[in-house]
Amino acid sequence: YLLEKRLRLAVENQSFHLEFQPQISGADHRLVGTEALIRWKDDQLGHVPPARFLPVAEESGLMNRIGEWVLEEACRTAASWQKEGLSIRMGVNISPSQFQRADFVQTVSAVLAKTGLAPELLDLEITENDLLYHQDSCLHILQRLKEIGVKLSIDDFGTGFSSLSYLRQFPVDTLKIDKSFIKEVYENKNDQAIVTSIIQLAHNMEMRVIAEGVEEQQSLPFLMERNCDELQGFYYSRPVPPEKILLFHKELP
Ligand code: G
Ligand code: G
Ligand code: MN
Ligand code: NA
Repeated sequence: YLLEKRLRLAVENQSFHLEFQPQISGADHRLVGTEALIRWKDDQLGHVPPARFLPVAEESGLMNRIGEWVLEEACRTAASWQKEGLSIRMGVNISPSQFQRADFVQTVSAVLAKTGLAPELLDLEITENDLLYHQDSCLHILQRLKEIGVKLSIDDFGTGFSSLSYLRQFPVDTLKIDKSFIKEVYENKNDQAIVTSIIQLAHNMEMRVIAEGVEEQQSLPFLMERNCDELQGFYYSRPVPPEKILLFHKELP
């Protein structure tokens, strides 16, 4: 329970920060977006990874406050980049408990208004399993989010118990191919078949597709030949502090 106690304190003091991982366009290798990822360094516990504290946050009812902080901080950061001439999308992970709240759409609107970020630069990432689990209530929320002009992505695509029928109804802009399919895509025939199919599926449905977890240069030819729209992964960059994103942008060939 020490973790929960420290987490409660961290929420009170807003002692989190964000890192950002670049997303690169496949066609011309430009920086087109980043994904915001929460980080927590506690005075007593040190760095606690999100995979450890987010489940605790979810169980102890702290997730919504953390999620709102992330959303606002990410939008404020993207708006500041926009002012410096770097208009790129900001991906924000949304947890199911956040998404299910009656006031979620209003919260998103309010944060956009407060930070001045253009709605089309905000990209909300929801995992495939979360969408499927709450399928009926999701459709309406997604439609309302589209009305305010934000982008919607399905995160970890391919790992859920997907029936694919939900894709027909959901107004989603982007599929993010789960990193488990990308890791060895340069050599694994099964991964190649799956990734090829996901890219085709996305394009046939007029969605964009992002390959997550690109670690190897050897994977690039495969993904580019199939017109994968965007690439994200350690090969390009680990998640980095915001000032590094501006430098990264200037240094890309
Ligand atoms: O950054 P890292 O690889 O350690 O993230 C581990 C997991 O935590 C990933 O599944 C990621 O989606 C999730 N995560 C990171 N930051 C956030 C956040 O701000 N909100 C939510 N809901 N999940 C996050
Ligand atoms: O679940 P989600 O897709 O939001 O998780 C994003 C997390 O994936 C980030 O926190 C990041 O640390 C991790 N990640 C990003 N790129 C790579 C990569 O190339 N390899 C691996 N193993 N993890 C990655
Ligand atoms: Mn994500
Ligand atoms: Na993912």
